[in-house]
Amino acid sequence: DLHLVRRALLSVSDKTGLTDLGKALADRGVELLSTGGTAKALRDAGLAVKDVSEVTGFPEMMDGRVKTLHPMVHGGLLALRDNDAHVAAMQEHGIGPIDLLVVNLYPFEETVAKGAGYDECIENIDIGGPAMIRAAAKNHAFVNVVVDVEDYSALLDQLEENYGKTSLGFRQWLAQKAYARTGAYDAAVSSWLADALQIDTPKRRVFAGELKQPLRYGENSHQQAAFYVDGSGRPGVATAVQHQGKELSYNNINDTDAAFELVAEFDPRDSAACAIIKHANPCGVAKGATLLEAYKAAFDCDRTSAFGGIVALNRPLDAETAREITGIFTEVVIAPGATDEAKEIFAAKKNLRLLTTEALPDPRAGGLAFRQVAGGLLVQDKDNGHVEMDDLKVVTKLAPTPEQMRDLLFAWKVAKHVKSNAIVYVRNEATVGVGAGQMSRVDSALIAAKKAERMAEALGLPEPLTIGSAVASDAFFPFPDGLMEAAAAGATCVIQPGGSMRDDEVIAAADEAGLAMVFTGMRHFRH
Ligand code: 93A
Repeated sequence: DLHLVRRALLSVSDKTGLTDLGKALADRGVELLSTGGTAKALRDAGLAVKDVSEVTGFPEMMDGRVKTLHPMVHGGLLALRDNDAHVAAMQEHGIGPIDLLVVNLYPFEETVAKGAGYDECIENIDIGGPAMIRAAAKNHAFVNVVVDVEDYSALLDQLEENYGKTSLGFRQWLAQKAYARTGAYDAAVSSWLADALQIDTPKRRVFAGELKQPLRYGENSHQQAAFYVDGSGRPGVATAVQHQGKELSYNNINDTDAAFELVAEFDPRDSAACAIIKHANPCGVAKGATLLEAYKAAFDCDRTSAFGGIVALNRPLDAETAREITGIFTEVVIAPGATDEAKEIFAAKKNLRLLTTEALPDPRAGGLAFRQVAGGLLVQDKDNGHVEMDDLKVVTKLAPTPEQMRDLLFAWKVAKHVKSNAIVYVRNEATVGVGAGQMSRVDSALIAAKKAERMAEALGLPEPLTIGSAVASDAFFPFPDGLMEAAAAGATCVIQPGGSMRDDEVIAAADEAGLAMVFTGMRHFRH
């Protein structure tokens, strides 16, 4: 299954490493064919190249839209070299076999990511490139197809090892990667169109990503894992820059995303905010006049859990906050930027990873969320729902005061990012107790209150901070019991979706306990 490489077609947008590759191939006696810009680059490097237009007998036309779409090219890629009829057809039409295709596509994803307009994006949809890649990959019995600059050296090693030939195994390996590339490319085009035309039904979406980095392992060390980017270029952990520290793990990335998406709920123009995450749930979230204040308040919610946590900030990291964060062991800090001084402070902490982005993720953005089930995928819109003050309905005799209202809305935003059943106690726009992931809402209310009691002891406070707090529940209270636990913990106002069969009973219980309660009419399950 070794096959000699005699003739190569090179057509690349990203010309990195091109001339070195061209030289190495020419040195092996490989004939080079090429399209306009690629041919020029090779010629400028002093290499002999034949223009594809010479091979096809047609000029590149229509702004390059039609350059390689021709039987002289596709016949050369697709012909089975061991099939008499195919060989006869090649001879009859003067088609020369192409043994190696090197293509990288028009940079569609990058064009979208830089915010280009509709027409420019359309013009950057490569047609001829994917057509050739798919043809060459189909015919991997004879043809090599390289779609990634990173694979040039593997190709040259292979040719070196096999005296100018490649093995079937190598060509199969290339073909699999080639289809991954064209699949991801078309998925990116379709997703972009869906966004541009505001087609937001999950029924019309395709999904594919491009490998960003292989991960050492998955959630556990016996699971392999990798990190993909979706090509949208949206700000977030997938497009963040890592400044220091060891490689991120699967769990780090998952938790960092949870932290950053949560903190992005708080507009940095209004106030600073900080979220500390452990195992994808917040163990402290707070607003503050400064990042330092916000971090300290978030930390004080649950100092025990914050150890080894992930910290997300909604403003660029400054020096004083950086200094404070280094007070305990923290895995990752993510922020929309960092000052040089802050970076210097972190540089001394070798194990701490600092990630920065150009902007915060947009919590109102659309997009899809996936979950795998045995034999299938569940797809839904991302939960980008939100409520404003005007959406709230006061259902109790008592109405919340303005301060209570502020804390209720804060608690509600946090509850959206807590695994169900979520109960979140808040005072002064800082969480003081978070109950997450329990099978019973009553238990979530109890656990959050218990944690607040423990923190009060640790901080030497006279009473738990849940006393006089606002409480949020991500879904309705099916019975009054959960609500009563929150009241027992000292909550004085409640925010919840409402909509239970027993709303009347729950409202009556709230009135009796002297609570103010509002309904959002929207639920934020997160399972
Ligand atoms: O506009 S195209 O879709 N039409 C084609 O026939 C075609 N053939 C190759 N784009 C086409 N290509 C792409 O041109 C390649 O995929 C590559 O990205 C680019 C290389 O063009 P040049 O050699 O002129 O820089």
